[in-house]
Amino acid sequence: MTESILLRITGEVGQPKELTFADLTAIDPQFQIADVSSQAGGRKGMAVTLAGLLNVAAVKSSANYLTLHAAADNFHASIPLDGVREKAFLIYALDGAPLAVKAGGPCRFFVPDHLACRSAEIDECANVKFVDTLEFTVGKGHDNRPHDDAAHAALHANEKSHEH
Ligand SMILES: Nc1nc2c(c(=O)[nH]1)N[C@H]1C(S)=C(S)[C@@H](COP(=O)(O)O)O[C@H]1N2
Ligand SMILES: [Mo]
Repeated sequence: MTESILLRITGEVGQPKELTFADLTAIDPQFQIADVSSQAGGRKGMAVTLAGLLNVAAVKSSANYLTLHAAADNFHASIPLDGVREKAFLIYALDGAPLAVKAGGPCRFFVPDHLACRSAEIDECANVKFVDTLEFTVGKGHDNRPHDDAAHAALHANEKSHEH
């Protein structure tokens, strides 16, 4: 049986990718963060840097937006690549095993110095959980982050009821 695909990388890339857990762990150590807890507000786990993923998929210089897709709960955020390319990372493992869904797995995007919810394009809401696809585009892609307080509150109430 082949290992399941945890992450797809599509769009403005030289090499579209479908990465398994083994593929993610095989990415060059210079792009791995063994323990994100000091950079990710106490969240635990191992991550691969966005810089490493850009390298693996040979993302084209024309790409200027990154869209994070979570099909699991139909949540999508599209953010300017320049604001995150050197500092964001994707948490994918905990204690040597794939990141569980209850911890935001299979892949959880994180920008260390994100701004407060809905205050900017790169805000806390863009720390997408259950990420399955990274899509690189020229111009902004699909984004359904909540636009107002009521929608944001409703989203969090819904998250709580699902115990994520
Ligand atoms: N897939 C997915 N990712 C998501 C969300 C969501 O509803 N679904 N909510 C976002 C919002 S609005 C915020 S503020 C943060 C909250 O992260 P937390 O659950 O770790 O507090 O996750 C973001 N990532
Ligand atoms: Mo949010």
